[in-house]
Amino acid sequence: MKLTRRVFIMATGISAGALMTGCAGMMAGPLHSSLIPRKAKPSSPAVGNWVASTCQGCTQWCAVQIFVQDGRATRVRGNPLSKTNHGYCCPRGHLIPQQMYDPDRIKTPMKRTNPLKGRGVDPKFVPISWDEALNTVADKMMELRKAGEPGKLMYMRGRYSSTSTELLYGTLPKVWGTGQYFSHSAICAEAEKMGPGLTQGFFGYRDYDLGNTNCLVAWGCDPLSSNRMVPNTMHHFPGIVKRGTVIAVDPRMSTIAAKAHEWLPINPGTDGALASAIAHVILTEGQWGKEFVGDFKDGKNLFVTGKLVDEAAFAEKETNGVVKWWNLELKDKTPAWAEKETLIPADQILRVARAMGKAGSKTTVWMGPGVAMTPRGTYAAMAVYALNGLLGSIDTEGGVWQSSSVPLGKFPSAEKYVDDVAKAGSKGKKLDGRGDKDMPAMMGGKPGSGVVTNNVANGLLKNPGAIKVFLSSWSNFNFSATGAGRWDKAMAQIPFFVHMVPNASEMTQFADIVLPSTFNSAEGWSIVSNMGNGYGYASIQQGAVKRLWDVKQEETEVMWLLAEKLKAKGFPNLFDYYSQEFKDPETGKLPTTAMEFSEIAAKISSATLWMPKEPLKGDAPIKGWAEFKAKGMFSGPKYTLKKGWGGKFGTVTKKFEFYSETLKKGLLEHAKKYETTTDDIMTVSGYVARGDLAFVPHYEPPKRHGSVADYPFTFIDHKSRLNREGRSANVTWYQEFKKVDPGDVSWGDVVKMNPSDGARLGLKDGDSVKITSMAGTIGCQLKLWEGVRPGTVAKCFGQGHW
Ligand SMILES: Nc1nc2c(c(=O)[nH]1)N[C@H]1C(S)=C(S)[C@@H](COP(=O)(O)OP(=O)(O)OC[C@H]3O[C@@H](n4cnc5c(=O)[nH]c(N)nc54)[C@H](O)[C@@H]3O)O[C@H]1N2
Ligand SMILES: Nc1nc2c(c(=O)[nH]1)N[C@H]1C(S)=C(S)[C@@H](COP(=O)(O)OP(=O)(O)OC[C@H]3O[C@@H](n4cnc5c(=O)[nH]c(N)nc54)[C@H](O)[C@@H]3O)O[C@H]1N2
Ligand code: SF4
Ligand SMILES: [Mo]
Repeated sequence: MKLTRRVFIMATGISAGALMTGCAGMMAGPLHSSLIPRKAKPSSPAVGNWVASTCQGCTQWCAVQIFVQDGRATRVRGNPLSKTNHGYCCPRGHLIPQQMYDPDRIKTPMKRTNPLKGRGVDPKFVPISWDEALNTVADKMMELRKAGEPGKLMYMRGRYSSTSTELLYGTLPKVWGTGQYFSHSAICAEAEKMGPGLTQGFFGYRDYDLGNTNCLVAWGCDPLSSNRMVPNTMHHFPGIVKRGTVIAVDPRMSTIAAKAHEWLPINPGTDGALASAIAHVILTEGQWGKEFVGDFKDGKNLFVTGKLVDEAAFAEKETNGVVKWWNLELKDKTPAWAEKETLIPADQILRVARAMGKAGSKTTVWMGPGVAMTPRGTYAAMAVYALNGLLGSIDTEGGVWQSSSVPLGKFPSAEKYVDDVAKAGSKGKKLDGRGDKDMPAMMGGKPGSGVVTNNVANGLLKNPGAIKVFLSSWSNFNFSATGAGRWDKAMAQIPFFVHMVPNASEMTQFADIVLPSTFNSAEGWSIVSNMGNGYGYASIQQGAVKRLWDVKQEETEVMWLLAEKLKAKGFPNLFDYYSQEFKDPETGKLPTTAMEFSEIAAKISSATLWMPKEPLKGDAPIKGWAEFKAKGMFSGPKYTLKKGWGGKFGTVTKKFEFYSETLKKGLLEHAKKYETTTDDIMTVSGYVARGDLAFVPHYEPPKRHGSVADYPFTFIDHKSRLNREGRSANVTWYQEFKKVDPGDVSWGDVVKMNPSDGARLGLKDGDSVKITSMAGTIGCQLKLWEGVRPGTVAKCFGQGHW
């Protein structure tokens, strides 16, 4: 529609008039008919198209549709084809247009003109062209190659876009020749994966059969607000409340706690104690899942408080070491014992354990970061997750599932473009210290295999000069990593830093070159995959809208353009790989521009779904790229139950391990490397367990920073229902609707404290307060609120940037 401003105002007036008349008409006849201009037509639906894409406001990566009018995104909804989000997106999905059209986005490349770097130091950025920016980056990189030190290039990613990230995270370090590339995963959810990983051999995100569960235990997460599968949880939640029990374990009254039958406001960091006590009750009361765990040979329950049990008396089925676990950890862990640690009344622990036992294999213990993301969180994650094993709710109807996926296309091999310099360069010792004596980092049960993101700052401080050129995208470690002050120091020492982001955050303040990125959900190409509600799926991200500013997608377009510059300066390998290997699966054409490369990469990733070699199970077949772009997604078949039963778990024993042979094998291997004992490894890496206790889920007391005398409160934080990870607080709707988080207020940044603590300190609602920890001080407003237990204060993550 072509409207002048004047006409537009008139049109608005007309529809308002029509609306008023409509209401009045309903109440008392056409009283205001004189207000209706004779020729007014009923307002027509907005003209535009629903374009399929994917939200990345959290790690669920929901398939969505964006309503696009004349190149501009105006509304968002779930993709109606989705079997995971049921055609809905959560409140954060609706923030997509505002976040994309944020007037504070970086609109053009910039370079730093102030050589001084530090917190609070103005970088004095000036705008430059893409050409100048990329030439500068390529020159700095070439200096490294010429000096024979390609390994002094580092790449770190925060969030990323699944398949296309391979073109940056996967191939740049490899073809270039550096071992210094790190993902943000360890400040995200890696600790959590240790729970299912070291018990079940499944180091991944779990799925939950919410449609059939009879007891949902949200433990250290709030799946109505955050964590994963929010739209799916909202979809099934009323049914669960009606037919079963909802239990929330969280020191803070989260959204799910507010609606739960039982809320356990646990003393922070003591989740392992609660889990052990629940396991104790389930065993002593004979409520464990017999079909999964097995039973005593003569049918008599020998799990009696305080008594050791003979291992030979029990015949196990799908599990390993239930009696060892009892003898080593559980036999004395009564609810009365746990009450002292957790501050949860013993009778509530008993009641909750019985409710879980009653629901049996239809219990879902949904374990989240509140349990795991703390020092020693591995054992708490194992202890809480092991309850699923004990109840036999692994891979069952109404229980906890492993993830599902659909097959995605692989990118062509880069092997032949990796020269000898690159091979040598990538061999350097990783700066994150993985595999050091005090850092077993046992992802997959293998020592030294997990990333230790937050230790990169320490590595940089310990090895000044190790990194000369640092590229990073979608990250803000000077804000999102704990002990962020270390990042301030480390970043100030980096000689040349390139940040590829749509908004200038704290970390950007250290940049020498800023490359403005696309906003991934609607401005670039990628194929993203995830699962939920029993379905694995892949979903497209496409440039649904007209870009308003001079931005480029870092993982595809920028990589192409940078590779081109490197070729011109004497390093052709990356560009030759991109330009000679990436054939369009439909036409066989090779890319000639950055945009073509970007789209072809998305086509290669997804061609397995729209031109599969053999018919796929799941959704109706999709015939070609055009149809895939229109539909936007493909879901595989529904999850198969009992997937790991019958000796098919990924552990050393192939069983669900209460006594983790998987962990033992890893720790022994690690100890052997340092010619020492596992006890020594436990000591140097800060755990309290010794001997065999190190191999079973158990309670490790929380590690405290600062003495109780100096720091009398325990501080916890949580995500907002509106947090798009660390990056939506600049959006007006975030601030306007902030009150959707229990205890929080709109247009405010509050710390929540129990009123009894407030009274003791003579503080009242709305007071300006300072929160001080070993890490530093921030200022905000006080909110007195009964939703947080005395002695603990809670604050939302994501507000309070510099
Ligand atoms: N709304 C929203 N959803 C998100 C994201 C987001 O930014 N916003 N991010 C996504 C990402 S990247 C991830 S990794 C996941 C993270 O998963 P989430 O579940 O969103 O994680 P958090 O909010 O960090 O922590 C979960 C809960 O732990 C509680 N908690 C704190 N300390 C303790 C404790 O000692 N014990 C117990 N039992 N609970 C405690 C907090 O009050 C909080 O409710 O969420 C994803 N989903
Ligand atoms: N205290 C506390 N700390 C936490 C958490 C917590 O709950 N509490 N949560 C942790 C978790 S689970 C995570 S995952 C991390 C997240 O932390 P990070 O991995 O550091 O990522 P974000 O802070 O979400 O985003 C960083 C930057 O990415 C840019 N960005 C936004 N959208 C796009 C895009 O489409 N493309 C590109 N290229 N860039 C974009 C923005 O400029 C933003 O500043 O934080 C962790 N840190
Ligand atoms: S924020 Fe997460 S749950 Fe919400 S719509 Fe986006 S991807 Fe889905
Ligand atoms: Mo995360």
